[in-house]
Amino acid sequence: MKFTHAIVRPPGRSFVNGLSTANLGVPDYGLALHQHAAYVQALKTCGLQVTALPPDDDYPDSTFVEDTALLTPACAIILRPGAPSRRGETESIEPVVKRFYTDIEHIHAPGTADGGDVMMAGNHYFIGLSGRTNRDGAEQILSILTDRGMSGSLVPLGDVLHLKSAIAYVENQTVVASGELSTRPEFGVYRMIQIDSAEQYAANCLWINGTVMVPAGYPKAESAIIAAGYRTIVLDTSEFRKLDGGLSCLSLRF
Ligand code: CIR
Repeated sequence: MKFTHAIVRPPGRSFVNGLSTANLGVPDYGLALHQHAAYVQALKTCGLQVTALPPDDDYPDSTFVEDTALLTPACAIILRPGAPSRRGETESIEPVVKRFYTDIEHIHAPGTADGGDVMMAGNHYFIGLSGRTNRDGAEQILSILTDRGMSGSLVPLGDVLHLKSAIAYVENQTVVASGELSTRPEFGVYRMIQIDSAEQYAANCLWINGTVMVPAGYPKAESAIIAAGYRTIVLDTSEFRKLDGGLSCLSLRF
């Protein structure tokens, strides 16, 4: 697997009003911009050509572009985010996706699906059933994938916002996982890098072309990932964490 491109969108001023359950206070907008710029630089360091969309103040959570689309090697799927306040984010994503894809599908009502609930592991896609992704949306994704020779399976979730809030596929038949996702039988076939529940946020790490981006402040998680043979880049995501967001949420990779 090699990624060549990423799509990002820096936060707009309304970012401070984004959805949150974290109870960590209001994000600092200036610091968020700074952290986002460092993130984009890291994507470039990993060899990606980065397309940056203009900030969109109409949608406070629109910097979390991952939730708007699923970009696979065969096709793109424009999703239907589960939070009503985020649904319109897809409108400005689709024209950008069209620059890179000809085969584009859409998730239709009553289905909902957030990209944070979809974990690509080679040709197989794990789809979390969460407060954001419902069974109808997940089954629409499954059918689009299987029509194109890919496979998928559904993962009912408990407490996490999204599937990838607590698990990441880092290639080499390996996952980084924490809490409820580290004991699920469906991931038993993979080598598992287990993250303490105290550092669960770091399970939302991001593999790009052999390097794993890890959030700053989770030393045990970083050591475990290094011990498993990966290069790491540590990035401060404190302001995005205040809105329940992490490293994967901030880009679409393909
Ligand atoms: C939300 O609640 O939708 C945003 N505040 C955070 C989205 C995080 N996205 C992701 O994990 N893919």
